[in-house]
Amino acid sequence: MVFRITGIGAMSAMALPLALPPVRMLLQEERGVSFQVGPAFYRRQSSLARDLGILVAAVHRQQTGNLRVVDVMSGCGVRAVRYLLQARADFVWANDACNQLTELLALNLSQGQSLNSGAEEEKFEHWRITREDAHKVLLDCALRKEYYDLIDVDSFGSDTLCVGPAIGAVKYGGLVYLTSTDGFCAGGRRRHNALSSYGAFVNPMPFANEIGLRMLIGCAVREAATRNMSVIPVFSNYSYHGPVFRTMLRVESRRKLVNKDYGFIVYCKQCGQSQDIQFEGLGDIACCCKHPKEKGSLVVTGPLWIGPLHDRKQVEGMTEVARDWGWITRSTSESPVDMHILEELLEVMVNESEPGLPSGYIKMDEIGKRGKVRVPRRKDFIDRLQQEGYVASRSHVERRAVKTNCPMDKCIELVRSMEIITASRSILDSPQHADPGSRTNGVMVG
Ligand SMILES: C[S@@+](CC[C@H](N)C(=O)[O-])C[C@H]1O[C@@H](n2cnc3c(N)ncnc32)[C@H](O)[C@@H]1O
Ligand SMILES: *[C@@H]1O[C@H](CO)[C@@H](O)[C@H](O)[C@H]1NC(C)=O
Ligand SMILES: *[C@@H]1O[C@H](CO)[C@@H](O)[C@H](O)[C@H]1NC(C)=O
Ligand SMILES: *[C@@H]1O[C@H](CO)[C@@H](O)[C@H](O)[C@H]1NC(C)=O
Ligand SMILES: CC(=O)N[C@H]1CO[C@H](CO)[C@@H](O)[C@@H]1O
Ligand SMILES: [Zn+2]
Repeated sequence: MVFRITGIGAMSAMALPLALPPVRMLLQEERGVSFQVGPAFYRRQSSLARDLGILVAAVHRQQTGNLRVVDVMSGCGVRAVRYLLQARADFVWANDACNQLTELLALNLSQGQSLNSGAEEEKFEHWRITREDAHKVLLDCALRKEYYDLIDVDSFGSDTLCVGPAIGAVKYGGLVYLTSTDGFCAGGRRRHNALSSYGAFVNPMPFANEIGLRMLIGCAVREAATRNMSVIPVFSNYSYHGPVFRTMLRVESRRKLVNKDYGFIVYCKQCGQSQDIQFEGLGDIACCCKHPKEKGSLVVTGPLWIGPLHDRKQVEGMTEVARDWGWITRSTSESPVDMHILEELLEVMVNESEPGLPSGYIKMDEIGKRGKVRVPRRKDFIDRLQQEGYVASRSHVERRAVKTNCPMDKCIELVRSMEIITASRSILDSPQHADPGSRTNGVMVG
């Protein structure tokens, strides 16, 4: 067992944007692995996002036989420990610029040793701890031509400095896990920040939190392209705590930037319809609705990722592993809340990656407001859209919304027809022939 603490360099300016919380020498536990949090930045609510990362890592190891990980902004090392013990990584490198965390990392990682390695493996280095700038760690790896299977960059804010270097330090076919916590950028409220960090001009649109994921992936698409590489999302996850935008990307070698999935989203304020536009289509942007055209009624955001947010096959693989490990169970009625959430999340991701679904989503409330109609339950509306031959799914980003290729105007029409059916049914069903008018007031959301 080799143990190193190297690079006693200064922390970067970005290392500690927040004041450290009071020291909590608190033993935490995630899926049966315990670790000490100490003074590190640690969010309990992110454990599900860590589950997702561990699952992909495990699938990767099953498929390739290798798993060497760099966790470059480690905090207390919870990910490093979980990659090591749960995904059975061959090697994990935990780095954090903050000098208060080095001993804590060593404490948490050293317990992993006896659990993971037989006597035979004892001569190999299983883990390493460093205290350097993340940027430097990654650039050094690339310069030494030392490439890894998975690089985890759990950064704060809209810091994208490590995106390119992470792609540069990953193997072909490897994985990069990225985080952004800048909700203002996603909402179109810090346009110049978004432009400099993600290379995207973001106008406010009703599906801001999906934009947050798409601009982060878009940034990686560009960074990969400069290195003759390409990225494809394995999964993406928006979480309102923070907010946090996360994406796990598969990195491949490819010369050309395929711009089918890298483009613009146009939103019509008049009718609420959005559409994906490729670079070639920039000259003829228009909305097909019958509303009067007014200056400024069409807004454009991009360039960003306009392809699928998840890879269906790989999410299915993750679900299988989660089931094997007992992280989700078949009978959801008995399962603790955590398990139910993970199962549902994986299922929504599979549905959300249905081919033919455009970027963005339509909120049920917006259909109600624009059409002045009472909206049905989300599930009933999705069923109806599918009966009509449209592609439709829930969104993992927004509970009260549908993703569909059905235009807004048509959605309103469909909801109106459903309202009539429901209203006439309720007259027949009700023994007192209740006044359906009283039930159509106000917007109910399913
Ligand atoms: C969001 S926290 C990491 C949380 C941890 N990955 C987890 O899942 O609990 C970000 C960490 O990155 C470290 N950090 C920030 N900027 C850094 C940099 N440029 N290089 C290395 N570490 C950095 C901070 O000290 C902090 O511990
Ligand atoms: C994404 O992951 C977070 C964990 O950070 C989880 O709380 C959230 O439910 C997930 N997103 C959705 C909408 O399921
Ligand atoms: C990308 O590929 C082109 C064409 O083969 C080559 O000229 C260029 O040097 C490569 N760039 C990088 C960064 O490898
Ligand atoms: C996924 O889609 C299928 C088929 O449309 C549906 O039966 C299922 O309920 C959906 N899952 C979730 C979690 O919405
Ligand atoms: C997974 C692991 O090894 N966690 C350890 C982190 O450190 C605490 C405190 O010493 C141990 O109790 C955990 O087992
Ligand atoms: Zn329109």
